[in-house]
Amino acid sequence: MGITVQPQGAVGAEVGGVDLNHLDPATLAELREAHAQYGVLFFRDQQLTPEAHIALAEHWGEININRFFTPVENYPQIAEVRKEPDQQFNIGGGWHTDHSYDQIPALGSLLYAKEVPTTGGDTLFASCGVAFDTLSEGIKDMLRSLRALHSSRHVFGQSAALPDDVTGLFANADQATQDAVHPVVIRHPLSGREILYVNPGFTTHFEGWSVQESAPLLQFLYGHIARPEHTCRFHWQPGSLAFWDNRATWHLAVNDYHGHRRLMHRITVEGVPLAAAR
Ligand SMILES: O=C(O)CCC(=O)C(=O)O
Ligand SMILES: [Fe+2]
Repeated sequence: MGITVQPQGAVGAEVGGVDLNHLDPATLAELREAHAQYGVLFFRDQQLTPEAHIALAEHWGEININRFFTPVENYPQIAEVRKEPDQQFNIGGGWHTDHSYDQIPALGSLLYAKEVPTTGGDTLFASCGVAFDTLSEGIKDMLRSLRALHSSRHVFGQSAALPDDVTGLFANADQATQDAVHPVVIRHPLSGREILYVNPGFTTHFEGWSVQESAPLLQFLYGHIARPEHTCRFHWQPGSLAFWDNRATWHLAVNDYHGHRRLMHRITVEGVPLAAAR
């Protein structure tokens, strides 16, 4: 009895017939391949203790301990992604890819739903590989020659323009000093595909270009990646788990459930240095 893998359009696949508490080597190999191919895998009705969630993540690599999110009590490896009924702000409410400000960006995260609103609170994903493939050859070639700067300062740093009600959600603003330069078109370390690696959350400008000069081209690329045909939408239920690849996808947590609680557990896995497509 194998697993089922149901692609969700340009990005993502829903995986059925699997209990993430019990993965045999053959199933694990199938999941690895599907993750590299589809960019994000969705699972339903999983019963994961914190220990099981950690063990699952460790199949993909070392766990990255998040500097900015509040950890789950007694589990520093697990970050809490929480929005309370009286809060307006949510974490990840704009398109972004996590950790692009790190020299070696994290591979991805395994986000597990503990408590979700009955409607709303979905997460959108976009394929940065399909988005690159659908550009014309002229711009592809130009983009392959560029590198871009990414930073955590304007998001998690002391000068970040965050609303008042995020107090307690983020920590260690003084440690938000990461800047990194990455190729604009990376070669995906597992699939070998060319991927457009810029995002509105953390990319500040192209190397050797000013912020103003970079803005129009970045805006064009952001609009292109976010085209509906490059995205999918995941509706959460308690026990759902999404495991995304930061190198191949963007995500956005839709903030449309004010007055309701949403609580997720997130584990992030370390990645590898990113190489230029060429
Ligand atoms: O809550 C979500 O759906 C995603 C939030 C987010 O951006 C993240 O956990 O990295
Ligand atoms: Fe995120």
